[in-house]
Amino acid sequence: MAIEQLLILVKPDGVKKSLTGNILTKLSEARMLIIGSKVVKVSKELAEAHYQQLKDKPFFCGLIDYIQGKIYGAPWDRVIAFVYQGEDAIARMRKIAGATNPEESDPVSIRGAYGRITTKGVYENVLHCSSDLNEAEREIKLWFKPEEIVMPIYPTKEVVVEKEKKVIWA
Ligand code: DAT
Ligand code: MG
Repeated sequence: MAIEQLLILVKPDGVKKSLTGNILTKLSEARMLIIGSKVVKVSKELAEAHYQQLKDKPFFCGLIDYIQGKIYGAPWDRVIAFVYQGEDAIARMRKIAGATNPEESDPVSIRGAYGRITTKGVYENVLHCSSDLNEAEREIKLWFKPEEIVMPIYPTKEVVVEKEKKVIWA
């Protein structure tokens, strides 16, 4: 069995319903390592890049508003992002997460237990879970910088960046 990494997001409905702890507890059954984590206010660009393969779907606009938390407003307009690492991580975490459609998920899975479909047709399925190795790598590189992950997982290179404006503690 191979060691894999994947991206998990507690989506804005999960944040709003105060489910972060419940979700992490369920995921911890798989005994994997968290190797990166942060809270993210999701820009439209990031949302659209994350779901790029779904851009032609009729539910795409609603999905972008949902992952940005626009349908809940502040302070719920954020996600909590995690990179997990473990053996056969993607398949095992997706099993714990449950099927995409929360009404068809195993009721003991996270999505089955906590998800719903809104009257507007948004699948509020409380977490994102990468679906395969290529998607996991693409998503992790999209959401995290190399220095935000505590171990080397993909090749990196050093570049010299000049005149970059940065905010630091005053
Ligand atoms: P998953 O999140 O299980 O990887 P996906 O990548 O096919 O599923 O879709 C991404 C998200 O898009 C999914 O979590 C919820 C939403 N979605 C998928 N199919 C949908 C549908 N038929 N109607 C509304 N939202 C949908
Ligand atoms: Mg997917």
